[in-house]
Amino acid sequence: MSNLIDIKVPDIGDFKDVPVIEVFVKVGDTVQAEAPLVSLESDKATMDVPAPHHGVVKAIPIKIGDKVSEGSVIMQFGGGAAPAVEPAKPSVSAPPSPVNAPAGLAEVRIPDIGDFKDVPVIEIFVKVGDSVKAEDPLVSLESDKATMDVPAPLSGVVQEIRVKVGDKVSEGSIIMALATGAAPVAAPAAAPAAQAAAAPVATAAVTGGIDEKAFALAYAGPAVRKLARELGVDLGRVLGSGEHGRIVRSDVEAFAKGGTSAPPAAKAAATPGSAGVGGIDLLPWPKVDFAKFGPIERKELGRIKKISAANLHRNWVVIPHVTTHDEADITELEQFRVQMNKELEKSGVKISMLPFMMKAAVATLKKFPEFNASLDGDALVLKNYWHIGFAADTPNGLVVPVIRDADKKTVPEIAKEMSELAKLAREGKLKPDQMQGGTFTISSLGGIGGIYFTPIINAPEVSIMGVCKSYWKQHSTDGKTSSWRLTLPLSLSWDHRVIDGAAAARFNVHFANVLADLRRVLF
Ligand code: CAO
Repeated sequence: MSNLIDIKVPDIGDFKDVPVIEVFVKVGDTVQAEAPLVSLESDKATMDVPAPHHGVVKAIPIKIGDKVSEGSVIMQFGGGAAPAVEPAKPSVSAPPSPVNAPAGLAEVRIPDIGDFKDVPVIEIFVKVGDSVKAEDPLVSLESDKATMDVPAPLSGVVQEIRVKVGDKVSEGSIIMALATGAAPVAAPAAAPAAQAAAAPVATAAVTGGIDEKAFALAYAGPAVRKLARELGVDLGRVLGSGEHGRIVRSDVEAFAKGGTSAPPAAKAAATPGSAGVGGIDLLPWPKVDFAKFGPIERKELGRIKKISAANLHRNWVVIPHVTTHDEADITELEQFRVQMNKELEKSGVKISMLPFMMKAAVATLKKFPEFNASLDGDALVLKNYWHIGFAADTPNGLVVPVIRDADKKTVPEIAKEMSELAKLAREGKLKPDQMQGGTFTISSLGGIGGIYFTPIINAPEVSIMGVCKSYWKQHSTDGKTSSWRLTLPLSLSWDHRVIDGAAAARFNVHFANVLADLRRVLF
């Protein structure tokens, strides 16, 4: 029987109880020495723990979110005794170095390297006049705990080296000056062109080369950066789905396959210091020590919150949203609803306004098919099915279960299915397929309150109907006489790439008319 070899977290300096943020391998994988196994992230740096030697992964006793320290077993390799090799030191990717670049000259400083101080420079990889690309190692530091390479934060030509081997450096020490970008800098005579060539464009998703500065500032660990280089992916354009927007391996792979890219706004938001509009940079997210101002409590976001946050953020920045408000007179419909609930009392089904809205949505979507569609590149995919999602508030966050084929179901059938799905949602038991395939979403805050809001479109859908609490409103058609009408506020958000304002206004009017008189669904 082959022995199992424990793979442990090596010496990672003063870091303790560091969360595992990514696991790069699975049981059964064969890994080579130095291949990254897991990524750890402290509040100071991201570290990949490499395989100390070749082996086959037999067990992974840790999972994402677990906290590990030096000596924690993260994996077990099979295949005989461990080769007698010195454990690999973790490769540390510190956050991008602070860069100060007046007129194309960037001072490169030692980034945040955790609790390490006065660390000797053991190697300098470049000389004055060398052309470097973002991420190229500039110098190597070695403490008694770990070896760290300090990468170039952006592409450029080395103008000056301000350290020598043996010098001790700490966070903020200036190690060299790089001539960067297009600004004219008096480079040494033999210096090659100031801007290093961008990495080769390897996939359809990558257009226009790599923005080296954005790449350098992207929030990703060393293994993910390496993979991005290999695939020619411009990290600055990739939306991170990891914690706090960190880019994980699967994001890079999806991008390489033509997946999600960060639009300029998202990129700017995700990359502190990246160029903004008209020369005004988006500021980095404020880092505040809240405890300085009063007692605090830290609560990690739950899984659903994290997923919905990432989705909502993407949808908000990618889709040019416009919201059109209107109102529906539901006086008669409410009377009908109350009447039907009395008649159905024994069946146990209770009907709220929402199932009626679903039927009204189907009727309106049939009349305005471009609202029941999705953008696919330059084409609009019009769907000949009507699966209506409804936003459900759960203790764990927002989810959107989907009523499939709402056009084929009666109002009581929809009400019954909705209450079953809402129950599953609250219990956290919804299956992925119960949240997929939606063509339009209704977000109802009617049971809570409010008048209008601006719902965020649930991509790849192109519109969403938000409704709030109905209220009695005095209404006049001639300016002389009036009556009190039960009024439902409507807020339709629509994707302006697909829909224009006139169509949205017509959609709302039709939706409201159907609710005012449900007989219109027959037309
Ligand atoms: N106006 C007035 N009253 C309304 C109403 C409206 N538009 N909509 C619902 N109500 C009433 C219902 O009739 C019910 O009244 P009774 O208790 O007297 O019967 C009460 O409000 C509660 O309704 P409900 O919320 O349980 O039922 P629903 O079918 O309207 O909604 C569900 C179900 C799952 C959608 C809802 O519970 C929910 O989770 N809503 C929140 C959605 C949300 O968070 N949206 C925001 C997304 S954007 O961040």
